[in-house]
Amino acid sequence: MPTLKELARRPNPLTGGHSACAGCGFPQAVRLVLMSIDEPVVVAGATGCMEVTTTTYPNTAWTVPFIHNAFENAAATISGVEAAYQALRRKGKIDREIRFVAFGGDGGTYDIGLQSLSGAVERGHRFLYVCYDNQAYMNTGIQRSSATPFGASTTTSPAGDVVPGKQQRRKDLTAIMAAHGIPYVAQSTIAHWQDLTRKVKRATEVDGPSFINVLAPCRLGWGTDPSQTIRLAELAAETCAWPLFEVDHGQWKVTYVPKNKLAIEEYLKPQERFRHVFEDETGQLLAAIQKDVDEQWQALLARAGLGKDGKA
Ligand SMILES: Cc1ncc(C[n+]2csc(CCOP(=O)(O)OP(=O)(O)O)c2C)c(N)n1
Ligand code: SF4
Repeated sequence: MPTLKELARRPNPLTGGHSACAGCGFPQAVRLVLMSIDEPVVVAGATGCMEVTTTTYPNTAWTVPFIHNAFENAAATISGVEAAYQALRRKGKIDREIRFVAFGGDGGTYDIGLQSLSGAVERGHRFLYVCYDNQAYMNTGIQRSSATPFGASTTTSPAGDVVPGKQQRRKDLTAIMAAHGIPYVAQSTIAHWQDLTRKVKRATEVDGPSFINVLAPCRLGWGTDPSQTIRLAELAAETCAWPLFEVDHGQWKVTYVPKNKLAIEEYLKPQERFRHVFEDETGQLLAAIQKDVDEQWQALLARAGLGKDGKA
């Protein structure tokens, strides 16, 4: 696994000059993922903030081959490219190792692109799909997605007199991908660079499809200070709102168990999208969010064969 110094010396796959907001999470996800791969890569990207802010014609911030896609078909495209590569290898026209990576936001992955992603991994193509999850459709105006957590306010689940933010639980896409029985599935964040780079290395080593879900906070949609992006991703793991784990050939492993699991309010308080939670004097909404996080954390620990305290 590369050290931080080695990573910093590698060519930058996504240069400055893109138009993502200051403090946006996805550029760190893209850089950490691609800088962890030793082989040349071909990248496909679904539309969303990542594509729109990095590829405004006639400019591009990408220094690696990048294929534009519609919202719904990044996985289908990259699986076609991988199939063509395998055919050319069989014919002896290409003899070097190339890795294939698709990126999509949560809207493009949990929702609209899920069918093409499910099909591509079921067919067994060797590629890595990375979801940069900022928990809403940010590019088109912060609409709720199925990745938006319970209680968060978005423009289509606005907290007000009628509803206190989104009323449904976040879809557990990482578990859905694991249910496909593919060789490698993991969850990480942009703050946990060692965890993420190790997982990318493993994902690109396995001979088949792999999937990594990376929490990448959005300072605009979350209503947070740009300087706090990495801290928020850390707090997501410290509170277990976004646990770090992997499923390697069917084996579930929690890759980070906080020594002192923090209360969920530590993570929610700096975020404007949860402001109403702290205006509710009954404390019921905060308690409901805490209960939901705790239930999901306990279910994950059980899946990984760990006790309620996170120990074997
Ligand atoms: C089929 C289809 N529906 C809607 C759109 C409009 N659209 C473009 S980007 C986007 C939101 C993308 O959200 P997400 O995938 O979460 O990425 P983010 O913008 O948050 O990075 C939408 C709704 C589209 N391009 N195609
Ligand atoms: S709106 Fe959010 S996801 Fe989009 S560029 Fe800005 S910070 Fe990044």
